[in-house]
Amino acid sequence: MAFKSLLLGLAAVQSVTAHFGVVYPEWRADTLAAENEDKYSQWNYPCGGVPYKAGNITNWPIGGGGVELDLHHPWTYLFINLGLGANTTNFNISLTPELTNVTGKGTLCIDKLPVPLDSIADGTLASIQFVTSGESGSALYNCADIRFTKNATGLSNCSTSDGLVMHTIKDEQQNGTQPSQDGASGTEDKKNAAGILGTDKTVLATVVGLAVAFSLGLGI
Ligand SMILES: *[C@@H]1O[C@H](CO)[C@@H](O)[C@H](O)[C@H]1NC(C)=O
Ligand SMILES: *[C@@H]1O[C@H](CO)[C@@H](O)[C@H](O)[C@H]1NC(C)=O
Ligand SMILES: *[C@@H]1O[C@H](CO)[C@@H](O)[C@H](O)[C@H]1NC(C)=O
Ligand SMILES: *[C@@H]1O[C@H](CO)[C@@H](O)[C@H](O)[C@H]1NC(C)=O
Ligand SMILES: *[C@@H]1O[C@H](CO)[C@@H](O)[C@H](O)[C@H]1NC(C)=O
Ligand SMILES: *[C@@H]1O[C@H](CO)[C@@H](O)[C@H](O)[C@H]1NC(C)=O
Ligand SMILES: *[C@@H]1O[C@H](CO)[C@@H](O)[C@H](O)[C@H]1NC(C)=O
Ligand SMILES: [Cu+2]
Repeated sequence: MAFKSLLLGLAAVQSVTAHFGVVYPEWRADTLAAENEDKYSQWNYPCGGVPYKAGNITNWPIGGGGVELDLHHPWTYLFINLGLGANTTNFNISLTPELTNVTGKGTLCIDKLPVPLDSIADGTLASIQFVTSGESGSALYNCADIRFTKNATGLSNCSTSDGLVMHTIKDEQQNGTQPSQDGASGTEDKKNAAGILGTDKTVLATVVGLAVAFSLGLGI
């Protein structure tokens, strides 16, 4: 009895303190809210089980727009994938082509996530699936529905929390060839990359592979 309530207590604590929120573009539903706890779970693919258009559709710039996330874990791998069309379940366009490791908790602002497509017609509907994953490869999902428009304004008034850093780990480093790095937070990234190269590449490749598989919803 006491054990059971301890377990329930832990589960409740986790559902409040863990997982992640999507602030912008507006998520389909607040999957952290107590009133949604029985309906949705961030563990469920796709989209935490929240149906298309459960929330509002946000106008998003055609070349790519901003995102704002609320992260609650000490660190997480982050994948952001785009699916074109209304009510899609195929999120096959990666907006984070390099493995992304976000360390720190709080607000993460990405001013512009470029969309790697040559032409998207004005008014095209799409959804973005946000995936976070830890070391084990198990993943959490949230979605936001968007409409690509020329006149979209994008993210405003967002500031990334102190101490929160987005590390990207390029393919070449996963290969073990010439390290190269994004400018954003250079020194830390280099240290990080050196650490990886010095450790077990097979393990990393497996983690990355699993995480990518989960992020794309492959049934492993
Ligand atoms: C959609 O946006 C409107 C206006 O901003 C807001 O009042 C409403 O709560 C939003 N709906 C959902 C489901 O979030
Ligand atoms: C989206 O697709 C699902 C499954 O095909 C369907 O049940 C649902 O009604 C659709 N939702 C909308 C808003 O079209
Ligand atoms: C993504 O999936 C859609 C629909 O299934 C398909 O039409 C499109 O060619 C795919 N795009 C890529 C880049 O794989
Ligand atoms: C991601 O960051 C965490 C925390 O710093 C670290 O433990 C983990 O090894 C990192 N993963 C990779 C692939 O760099
Ligand atoms: C932006 O464009 C969309 C369709 O492309 C239109 O529905 C909307 O009214 C426009 N908004 C503004 C502020 O011009
Ligand atoms: C911007 O964000 C700050 C802090 O969250 C808030 O105090 C301020 O009112 C916001 N400004 C606008 C224009 O929304
Ligand atoms: C590894 O290196 C090759 C050749 O430089 C490159 O084509 C490939 O994209 C790299 N990444 C992976 C994960 O194989
Ligand atoms: Cu969590």
